Amino acid sequence: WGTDGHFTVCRIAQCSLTSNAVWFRFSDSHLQPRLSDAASAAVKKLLPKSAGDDLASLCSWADHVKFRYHWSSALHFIDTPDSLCTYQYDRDCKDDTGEKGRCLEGAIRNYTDQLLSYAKPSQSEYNLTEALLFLSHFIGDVHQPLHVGFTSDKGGNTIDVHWYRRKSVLHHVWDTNMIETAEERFYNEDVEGMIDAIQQNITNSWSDQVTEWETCGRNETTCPDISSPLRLLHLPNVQDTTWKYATEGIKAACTIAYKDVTEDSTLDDNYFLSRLPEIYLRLAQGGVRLAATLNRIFG
Ligand code: DCM
Ligand code: DCM
Ligand code: DCM
Ligand code: ZN
Ligand code: ZN
Repeated sequence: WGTDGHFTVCRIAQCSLTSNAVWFRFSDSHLQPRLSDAASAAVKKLLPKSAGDDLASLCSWADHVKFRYHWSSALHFIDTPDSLCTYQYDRDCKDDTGEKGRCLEGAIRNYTDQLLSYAKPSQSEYNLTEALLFLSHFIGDVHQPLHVGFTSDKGGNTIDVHWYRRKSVLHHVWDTNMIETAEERFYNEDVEGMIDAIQQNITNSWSDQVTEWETCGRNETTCPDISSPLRLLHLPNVQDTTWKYATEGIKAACTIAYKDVTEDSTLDDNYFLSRLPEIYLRLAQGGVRLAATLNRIFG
């Protein structure tokens, strides 16, 4: 995602920070913070002072340090075999030199592990501020379908297209162009308007799916039982959840993002209006799951 996509994911996760207007306009569940008290306190403690307790303001930090931390640029995506439309950690999670674990899922596992040392600070050898900023960014990226795309086109980066009259590449259409066009057309160029609309979808149209987004791991047989309090004993682990998110990503890339696009395609209203719902869904899932992940880490 570009800046606004990451901002949206982190804002949804830390949703107690939504504007006052929203707090008054809607009642009940919409207003409940997604983060537990412990997670909310840990996030505030780890954020640098300059962030003013606002995780969203630093959600693109990982993109800004790609050049300073050169090793980190391979951690923003996963390349899967062309046209297979499946994802496997052992097969696909490596960088272009073949080094294992150097991909989005490896990074999510790694920074989740680092943050688990928050409870025993004397033993922590990590910079947990950076770990939080990386993890929050990468849980966003794994929800951008083309960040779990094909190898030969680098997740749509080598597919030249026109976004309406302007030149772009398919990857950038999904990172940025569609979100910006939505903001211009529907929300007065204001990302907060789009975030409010997505938050409303989460509490209305998607409310019966949200528990499944938060709790289901790879083992889908644990999912139908979400109403049982016992499900809390079956919290998914990071491998299962990340596999699920990445698998959803490559499936959406195949059936929605790459679909009907070829080199030099012109993408306009037809593409925009039919794909935008998937963008909203993925941003919503990213936010809900970032919060659920931080709750699992910090208790
Ligand atoms: N930041 C920090 N400590 C870290 C990582 C980041 O205080 N370990 C802060 C410094 C800046 C902001 O994040 O306020 C953006 O950092 P950068 O200048 O690296 O983009
Ligand atoms: N990694 C990182 N910072 C570290 C160690 C590793 O960003 N201090 C990255 C590169 C690793 C990936 O995360 O290959 C997954 O790490 P691991 O295989 O140790 O879980
Ligand atoms: N990217 C990707 N898959 C790749 C290479 C890059 O998803 N195989 C992502 C990372 C950035 C964007 O595409 O979000 C542009 O990458 P770069 O700046 O490395 O060209
Ligand atoms: Zn991208
Ligand atoms: Zn990224």
